[in-house]
Amino acid sequence: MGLLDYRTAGESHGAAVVVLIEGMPAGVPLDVDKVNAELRRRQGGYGRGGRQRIEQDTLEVLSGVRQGRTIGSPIAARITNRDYRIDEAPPVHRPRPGHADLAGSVKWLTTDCRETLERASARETAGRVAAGAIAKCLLDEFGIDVVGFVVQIGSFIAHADDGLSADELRKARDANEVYCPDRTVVKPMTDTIREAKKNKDTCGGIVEVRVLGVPPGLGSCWRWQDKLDGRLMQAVGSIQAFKGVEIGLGFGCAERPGSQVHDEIDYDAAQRDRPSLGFVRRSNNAGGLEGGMTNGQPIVLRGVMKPISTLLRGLDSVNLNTKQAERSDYERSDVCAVPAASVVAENVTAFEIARALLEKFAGDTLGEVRAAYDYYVTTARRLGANPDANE
Ligand code: EPS
Repeated sequence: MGLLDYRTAGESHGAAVVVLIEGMPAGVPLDVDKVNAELRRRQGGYGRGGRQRIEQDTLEVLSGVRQGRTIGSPIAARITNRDYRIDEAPPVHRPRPGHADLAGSVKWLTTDCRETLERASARETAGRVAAGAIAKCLLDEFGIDVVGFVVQIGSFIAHADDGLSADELRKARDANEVYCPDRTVVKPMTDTIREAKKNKDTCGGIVEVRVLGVPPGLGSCWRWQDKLDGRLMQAVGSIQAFKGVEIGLGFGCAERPGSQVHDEIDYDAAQRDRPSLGFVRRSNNAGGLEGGMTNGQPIVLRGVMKPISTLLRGLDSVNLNTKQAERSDYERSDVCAVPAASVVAENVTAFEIARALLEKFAGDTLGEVRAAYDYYVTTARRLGANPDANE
């Protein structure tokens, strides 16, 4: 694994969510306004609950940056919680099915689920979004664009053309409150969330992330730990409430023969300057990854989020103190956080791409990373006609 890494800390109603990023090269311009715009987007989306009217997530950079640029030292940053009341928050004894409540209480030998739920809460994703948005400042330098959006809520499925640019996708996505680029399904998606709220219920959905402009050769097939598809799946699959991740055609591969799955290869010298290096594919069912490595096609991945486990109507549960049957506890919550989750998926993906980029093009400074990148891309474009290449 490479050196770029991050950690988060913080409880939902603690003092703050904090993030620590190590391994970012020196000289990367850090656009805090862009990071804050991502944090704001994560707080929004149709179906959010009352908490987001309290919080105003903004990034306070504590280290690693001087005069707007990284200096190569660890970057520490804080997002302060306005709803800071962890010591006063009441105990929770009736675990919510689907939440970390029961598993965590049994694990940490307590009957107060709050000990677990404070950290298990999706509030932590503010830290992950901050880390990913900082990583995007590096990706911007290499023309790598990551865009996430909603493709399904309830049974309503969006169609977003493969050929759309990142800007087109962003523009269409940002025009509505469900963060979906297909405006024909925005209303039914919104109605689904409204209906769930009316029924004191919740709803889930599917988010998609596309990475455009990514060079070939990131990741590796040498060791299972280095395979970029597996790493992306962990990054997205570890988002709170996610239950599945697929890349490209994903689970759809099961029902088709190989001749209708694999992306046949052509060569077009006119496209040599693109990330594909001219190796044009007739489809992108592989979602930009073959053998755990990027192949120059856009990366496409999707993740499914289950409905939020805190239901206003409750669910059948057991009081951990009395062992008597009771309805699960209700905590103020969201009805649907799929739009917010699309922001989280986008940013955790961005971080993994940045990590893989720095593994292949390592350097203490942005200039060194750029030199290694330029050497590789120039050499790869001449593959087959070049004494430096490993032919
Ligand atoms: C969450 C419960 C709610 C959500 C929270 C996730 O928090 P609260 O109990 O303070 O209303 O709002 O999500 C966030 C705080 C966030 O910023 O995304 C949970 O139990 O997972």
